[in-house]
Amino acid sequence: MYDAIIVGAGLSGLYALHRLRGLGLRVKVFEAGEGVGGTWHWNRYPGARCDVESVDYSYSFSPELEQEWDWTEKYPGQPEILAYLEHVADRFDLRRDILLGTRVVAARFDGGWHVTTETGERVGARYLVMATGCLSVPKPVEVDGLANFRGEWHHTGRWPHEGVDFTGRRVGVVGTGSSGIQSIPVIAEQAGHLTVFQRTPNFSLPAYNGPLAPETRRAVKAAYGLRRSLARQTHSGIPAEPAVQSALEVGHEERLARYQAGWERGSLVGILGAYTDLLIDRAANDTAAEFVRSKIRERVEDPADAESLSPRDHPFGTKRPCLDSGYFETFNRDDVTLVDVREDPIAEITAKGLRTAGGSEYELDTLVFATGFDAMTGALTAVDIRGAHGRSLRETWEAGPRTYLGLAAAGFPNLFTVTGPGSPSVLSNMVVSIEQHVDWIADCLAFLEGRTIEATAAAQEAWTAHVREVGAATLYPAADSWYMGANVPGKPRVFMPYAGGVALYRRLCDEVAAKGYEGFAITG
Ligand code: N01
Repeated sequence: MYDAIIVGAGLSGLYALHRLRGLGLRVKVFEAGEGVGGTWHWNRYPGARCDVESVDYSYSFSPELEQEWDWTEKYPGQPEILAYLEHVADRFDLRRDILLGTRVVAARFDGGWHVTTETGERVGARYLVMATGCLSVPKPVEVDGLANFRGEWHHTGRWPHEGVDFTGRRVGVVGTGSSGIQSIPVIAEQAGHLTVFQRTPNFSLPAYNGPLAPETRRAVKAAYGLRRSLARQTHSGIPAEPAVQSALEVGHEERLARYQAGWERGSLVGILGAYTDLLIDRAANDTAAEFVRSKIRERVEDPADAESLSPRDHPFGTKRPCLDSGYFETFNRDDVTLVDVREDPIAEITAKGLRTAGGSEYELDTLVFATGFDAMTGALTAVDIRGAHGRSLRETWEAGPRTYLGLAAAGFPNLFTVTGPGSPSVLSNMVVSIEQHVDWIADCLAFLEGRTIEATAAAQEAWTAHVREVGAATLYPAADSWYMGANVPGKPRVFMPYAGGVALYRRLCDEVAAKGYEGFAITG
């Protein structure tokens, strides 16, 4: 019997193990992958990279770690992030309590938690911490006929460790979200011919990635504490000065100059963070959206391709935008073809490739599905989690997730979700949100001293209503995004993250703790 079981050994699970162990608790981590790293273990597709700067997309809990580790690039590639997380696992001696290659399939509460693994092993613990990530369950391929395909196929979120050789091959990529936008330019470099099947064009800005100069690293390290605390005081968890003006308060030329400066920063918040109302006012948003579309027209030589690649169905930022390295320019290559599968939908995958409803056939050797994830709830409902009354989380969330602070759910005592739905999570720098959640959970466990805690139904309903209300005051619901569950057929259309920002959210969580865990029932 453990004090706590943690599911997942990614950024969340590794830090949770470190913190809970520091409380003197007996902790075990179960990880489905054959290595630590979570997202960064699985997403090894070519070009995989973080679009939050390396110096910010890293743990702040250890000043020694901060000083020792040298990031080599502005935006870290997947191998470097994985190496960092492996270093963390070794440096803090975490591996001895992590069981790799062990998928948790069920968890039942009867006074304590009983966790069942895929191999039928049952393990008990007082507390259960789901550190399963927001984007860890790939969507199954939704096109008929995949079994007939004679070529090779891969999902970006389950990339083979040995890599994929595209040399001289006819490659098809389905999907133009972040994973597609990052992998397409790299695959194009290798492939004989690349065909991109695009359903919805996405906003993307140049990353202007490059090596981190030693003097930049030194300057960051000299003032790391300040940088971290600034990040925590922002909306997004990315250190930046807050916007103070509406986009509509200033003249056209001034706005363009501001957007241009944001563009040149190569940052997710460069443009989106320029004005206060870009995510709440459609007219304000249109000014930024049109600026980005004008850049797409500059970057893509063929006007028809440029128009196909220009997003018009959703406001800028309401689907996760991307930072790219040469994405739009890739369509200027002779050996790359763009196919609009909104106009002519994919009908089926055949033995030789892909056929559209309009009857066009594309012969392919390799198919890449960059088609995304069952986001935010998928990894939680994939486990048969049953609470105090035997009801499953899956059933409880049938009409959309309901949580208290994105950390806990009524009816599920002693269960914690790191960056769960109803918290800022995916709208923020994940590491900032992860550390805040894990710290909150660790402080809570220290306070509990083994007692049982459960979110009250009233607190959960009030929080869920607040999350929906804040979401409804933004432009996010205007997009068919994975934030809304809209990418998974049959998933309820609900805006899942908390859009109040990390600074406000942290304050609310701290107030709950300071009031003796207000909104929770504590027994025992
Ligand atoms: O997935 P997505 P992703 N037929 O869901 C298309 C994070 N991330 O893996 O928009 C045809 O965004 C789909 O089209 P549509 C980041 O938060 C971060 O790219 O549904 N097309 C879309 O174009 C990101 O947002 C990083 O019409 C289909 C694409 O596939 C999140 O992960 C890197 C289809 C899926 O895009 C998810 O990104 C990578 C179908 N049946 C990921 N189904 C960085 O840090 C889906 N599509 C940079």
